[in-house]
Amino acid sequence: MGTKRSAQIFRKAVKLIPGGVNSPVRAFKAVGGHPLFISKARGSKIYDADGNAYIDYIGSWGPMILGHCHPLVTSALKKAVDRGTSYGAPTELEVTLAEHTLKAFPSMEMVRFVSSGTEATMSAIRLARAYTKRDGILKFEGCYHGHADSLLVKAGSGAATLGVPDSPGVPADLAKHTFNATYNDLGSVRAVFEAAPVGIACVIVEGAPGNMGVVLPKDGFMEGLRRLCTKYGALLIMDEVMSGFRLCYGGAQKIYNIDPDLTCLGKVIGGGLPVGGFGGKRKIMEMLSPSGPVYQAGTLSGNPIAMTAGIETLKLLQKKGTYEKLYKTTNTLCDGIAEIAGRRGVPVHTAVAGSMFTVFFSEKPVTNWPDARGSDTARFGRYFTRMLKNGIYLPPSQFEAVFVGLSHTKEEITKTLEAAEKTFKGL
Ligand code: HOZ
Repeated sequence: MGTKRSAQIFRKAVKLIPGGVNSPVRAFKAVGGHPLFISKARGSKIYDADGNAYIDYIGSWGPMILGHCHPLVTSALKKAVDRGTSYGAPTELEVTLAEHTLKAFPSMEMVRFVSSGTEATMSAIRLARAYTKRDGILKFEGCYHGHADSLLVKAGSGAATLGVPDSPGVPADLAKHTFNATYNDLGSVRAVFEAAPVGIACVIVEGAPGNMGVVLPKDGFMEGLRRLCTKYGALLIMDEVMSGFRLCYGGAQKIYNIDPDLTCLGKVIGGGLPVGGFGGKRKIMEMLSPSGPVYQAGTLSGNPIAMTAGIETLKLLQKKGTYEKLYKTTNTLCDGIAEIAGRRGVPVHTAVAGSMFTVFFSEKPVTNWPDARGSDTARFGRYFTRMLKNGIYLPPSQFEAVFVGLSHTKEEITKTLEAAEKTFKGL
């Protein structure tokens, strides 16, 4: 499987674009080699510039839950393009997507659409600070909520993969308002609240962390967060950018029965186009401009093409049996890899959240960032490279989730497990 053309494009790209990529997670820095430059995708397949086909388990980092180029989404998009690509004025499409969103997430009474998950979390935090008149925010080490300044403190995803969890360029005066606790450890959350009882505006937590790899909340953890937020008068923000329409239609909050004050969405809600959203209780949301004083805006917010992709995707996801199919495919694949690893004597810990999962090269269970960080990343690198050579396109980091979609067929899962069989031999 030659990748000469990708290598050639990459050599040019690094001269023009920092690191040759427009988002760090796309680089192969943690696993070695150069990124593949993609020329097209369809269904569960992605094709690189050399014409190689891969079974895609990144799915654009989550949005492509239906697979690439779903015919109903594509045909709606083609029609939408013919009506104009951006107006900078409201459309009924925004109202329709808002209706779908609020129906799926009963905790949300109002929603504002933006163009990315980063914008959603950044704006939700501004709102929480304004509502509570407090500056402090509490997040979890290894969780990632986009790249707004306040959130790049002990951050996960690419920041963790590339060893820059605390990004230079974030003013110390701002970072001092960001407190970190240990995921799955309510004692560490309580300690932050007690040290700054009136200072914490909000706790922000991923619905199901996927940015240190997939880590599952222990029984009672999410409920405990809700209780502590209520006790200390802080808002609970559930960042469901990844988990929103992935864990189920209604997200992690439906599964764990949590009523957050604010929710952030992204990825699947845009069906492969740039959409983010944040929403929650009316009394909080009405503080947003122009109803209230908290400013937030965007030239392409609620873009008609992006709204169309979101609406069509959500409509398809509501079909009966959709999530059952996703869970079955995901579990077959993840359990299959774990079984092969076990047989080959490679210690792994796996975690599945709906239709995303991570195989940690770890001897012990992974319940938080210190556990995840202890994984054998060199072995992960070998696993990634061998799987890729066998036509399987996985996220190039131990600290990311594998995304399974509705277009992954039984045959493709079998093929992936055959690749794993070869990969784990002597790994
Ligand atoms: N949030 C995505 C998965 N960790 C990464 C998207 C990106 O940073 O490009």
